[in-house]
Amino acid sequence: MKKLTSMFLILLILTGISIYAKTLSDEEQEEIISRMMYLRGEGPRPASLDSLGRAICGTDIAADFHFNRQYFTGKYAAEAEAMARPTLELYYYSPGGHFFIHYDTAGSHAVYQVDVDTIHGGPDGVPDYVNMVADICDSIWAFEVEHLGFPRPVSDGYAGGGDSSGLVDIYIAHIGSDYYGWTEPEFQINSLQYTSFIVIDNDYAGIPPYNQQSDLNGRLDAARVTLAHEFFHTIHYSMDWQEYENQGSLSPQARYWWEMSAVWMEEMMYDDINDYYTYLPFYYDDPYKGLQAVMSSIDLHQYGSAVFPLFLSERYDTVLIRDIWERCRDYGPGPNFPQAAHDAIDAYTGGAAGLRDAYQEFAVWNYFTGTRASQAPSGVGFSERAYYDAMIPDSFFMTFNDYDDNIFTWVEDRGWADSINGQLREFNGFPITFYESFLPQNLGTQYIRLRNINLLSDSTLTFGFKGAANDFSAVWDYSFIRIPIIGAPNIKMANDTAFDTVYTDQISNVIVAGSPVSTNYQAYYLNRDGFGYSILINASFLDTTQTGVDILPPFPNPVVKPGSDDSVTFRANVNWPAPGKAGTLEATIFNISGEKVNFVSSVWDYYYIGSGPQVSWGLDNQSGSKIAPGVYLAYLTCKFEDGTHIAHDKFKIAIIK
Ligand SMILES: [Ca+2]
Ligand SMILES: [Ca+2]
Ligand SMILES: [Ca+2]
Ligand SMILES: [Ca+2]
Repeated sequence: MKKLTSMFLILLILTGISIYAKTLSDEEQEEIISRMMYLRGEGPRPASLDSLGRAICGTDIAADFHFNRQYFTGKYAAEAEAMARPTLELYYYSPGGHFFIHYDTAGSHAVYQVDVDTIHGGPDGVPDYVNMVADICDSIWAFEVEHLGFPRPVSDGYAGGGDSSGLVDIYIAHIGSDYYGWTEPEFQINSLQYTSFIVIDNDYAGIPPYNQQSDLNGRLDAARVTLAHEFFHTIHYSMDWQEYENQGSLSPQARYWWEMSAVWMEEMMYDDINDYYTYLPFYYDDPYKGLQAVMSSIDLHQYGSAVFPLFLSERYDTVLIRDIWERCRDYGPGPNFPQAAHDAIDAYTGGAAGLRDAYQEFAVWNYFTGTRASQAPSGVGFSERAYYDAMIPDSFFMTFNDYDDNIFTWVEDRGWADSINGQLREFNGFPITFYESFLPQNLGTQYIRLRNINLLSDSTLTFGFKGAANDFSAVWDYSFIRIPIIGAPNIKMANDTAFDTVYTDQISNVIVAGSPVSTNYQAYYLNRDGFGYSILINASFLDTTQTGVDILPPFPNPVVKPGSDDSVTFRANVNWPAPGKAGTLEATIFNISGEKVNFVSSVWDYYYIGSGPQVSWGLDNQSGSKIAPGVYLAYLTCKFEDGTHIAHDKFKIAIIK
């Protein structure tokens, strides 16, 4: 008996199990188990996963299951016990010799197109789906281990079977349709290393657009991005399995650096598949959220955050991602991402830049996506930005169209202290109020848009920015983007008062991207009582005597002997307060009998005074056929996107043979 007790204690120490075991409520156990059962394709989708915006990787759910295994009780413990590695009948060694592929040819786990067996010189008795998965695994090994230099996954010995030690097991199984696959931890080696195995889907029948592909190769594009992603997770488990943050009960283990770098790996390995585009709205929709934000284990923000490692590899070098992972490992178990990222950038640039500089440039790149992608100055922006539909919504900009005082008075006082860190709430002699709505988290951004600057009567505008943060050495920096683009955007390492001067005859709008950055991961929870920023505009009042737009007569009119390329152009001239405002110019053309002939329109972003939108009508009807000579009526409408002004006018247009 005595001997047994001491063995039990030794076992506890060896396995690292805390003897101060936490307890899980029945509801928590039910939730963790039902998520895992759904992931394994063995149960219905729990209601908590209904809000999942698109299919993702199930690694977080498997981790939640595995690391809570020891705390399950009663029937939950029995259910968990039954959830071992998937049981599949057949196996196949990848030609490269590192992978052991498990699959079925019958039953619910049968692979897609199980009878297709043609490649590699003819039938080999193995479905081509399996041959191709094995080939994909081999090329991923060659890329991630041999080319990029990441360490090979830690050996799991003979776990999973096979004729040699340390084969990486890939299970091709029917899994929950909201998941591409997952990487599941199995045995702890030490405080940094954990063995793991990979499960991927057997047919991707639930994931568009791949499920619309009936040819194997198109279908397997889903397996390509899954394997590039999940194999990288086996490397993460082998380098630093505790590289996660505890962010509270909703997301006990926030693995944001795992997910953003694994999505990045998909793009590095398979540039043409671009599965990551559909994650981007989950980043760009919430620019104030920091890179560390994981609101729940199904929060897709961490996948969209792949744009950060993508920025690092495009702006500096791909090698930075490996360096950050190696530093996360070398700095020890637990979360080190912000410090590791800073040190990697600092080392790569020889001290010329750090996380603050890089993050500010990143905030500028993020502005130039979606319909803003084409405005990016040379050398700025993601290489594929023209294909990113996602962009920061206008609703997240603090937009200012007019400046009726030379200081911005922000929202009402929301309980800020009178002084922050000894700094009075005063800025160049003006009282200030710190702004709080959508206040960015550490490594997040607030975008401010100053419009109509060309209407200021002063020749210069002075812009000031003051940031304050008590905790964790967080520092506010900001970027200053002039539109139209004149030269590269300015990056300001600010924190305290910083000023910019703008020549108002050159610039219509300015975008300011303000971001707090700390290398301390705990800064994600910045103390909101000692954190904020304010800005100051120093320029004189606007001339507001003119109104809106003038619709001008169409040109040419009459149109004499029109050729096939001739057209009539409708125009408007922009007055105050239209510059800097978006709007639409529309023309509806009727014939003399009052029948609608055609409709043309043009959307504009901004114009200066004296310029304006225009749109051409090619003297055709709605089917594109040329219209007969005669008299036509054009009804024109010019309106602002924000609804503040609408102008109408109508013209007769004569087409003469
Ligand atoms: Ca075959
Ligand atoms: Ca194995
Ligand atoms: Ca790509
Ligand atoms: Ca670490």
